[in-house]
Amino acid sequence: MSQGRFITFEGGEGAGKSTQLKRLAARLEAQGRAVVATREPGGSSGAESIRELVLKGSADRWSPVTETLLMYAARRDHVERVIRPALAKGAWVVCDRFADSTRAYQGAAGGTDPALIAALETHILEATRPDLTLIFDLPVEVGLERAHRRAGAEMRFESKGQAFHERLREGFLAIARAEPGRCAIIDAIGSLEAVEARVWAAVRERLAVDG
Ligand code: Z5A
Repeated sequence: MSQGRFITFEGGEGAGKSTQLKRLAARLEAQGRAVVATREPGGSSGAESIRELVLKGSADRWSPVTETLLMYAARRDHVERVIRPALAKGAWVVCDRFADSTRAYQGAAGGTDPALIAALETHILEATRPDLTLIFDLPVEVGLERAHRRAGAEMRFESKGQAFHERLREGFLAIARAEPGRCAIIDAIGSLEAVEARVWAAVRERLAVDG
């Protein structure tokens, strides 16, 4: 059985990741691949319980360091119980947010020491790293406007203010610049079909997929 592939979707608020993740999962399944679509924080039963804690409440409910530890507690459970078993069975795992969200939200925007985050990546993720990360990029005001239109969303992170979200955008772009082999920047402005075509082009080119 061949090892599966691991694709993560990253970016700021309202970037369209969830919408495009569903489209990519459907496309890969239509080609006959086993696909596991998942998300963070969450994706396993224990991690979904931590999601409840971390996404609800006031903007300052948790400090950035505490958030980092909560994200990594959730991530370890998700990696152990969902991501690694799926990859081992040869499935393609598509995940809405992963470790780069901690680097950008808690690190670049929140001020957590990057050395702590790097140590957690080493010890908690071990060898489980994305084969491809799609970083959705768009102006902060457009993303926040889209996120506010979304029904039923938790608003704890959206409420952190414009300067936080500008640091967040720059944080994601810095990750893409630092790791160009793993990351592809997706221009998130345009129709759903235009963005979908950019996602598909990146997956085809980076992971040698036909179609
Ligand atoms: N977080 C963290 O701090 N640290 C971590 O390590 C991790 C996460 C893993 C998860 O929230 C929160 O956890 C997140 C970061 C933090 N911050 N917040 N909030 P979530 O899962 O509830 O939400 P999200 O991941 O932030 O989703 P989002 O960014 O708000 O949305 P999205 O998935 O990128 O977009 P969408 O839901 O597909 O689309 C949003 C709206 O825009 C929707 O109405 C769409 O119909 C519309 N849309 C989508 N594409 C387009 C285009 N192309 N044009 C126009 N409108 C569009």
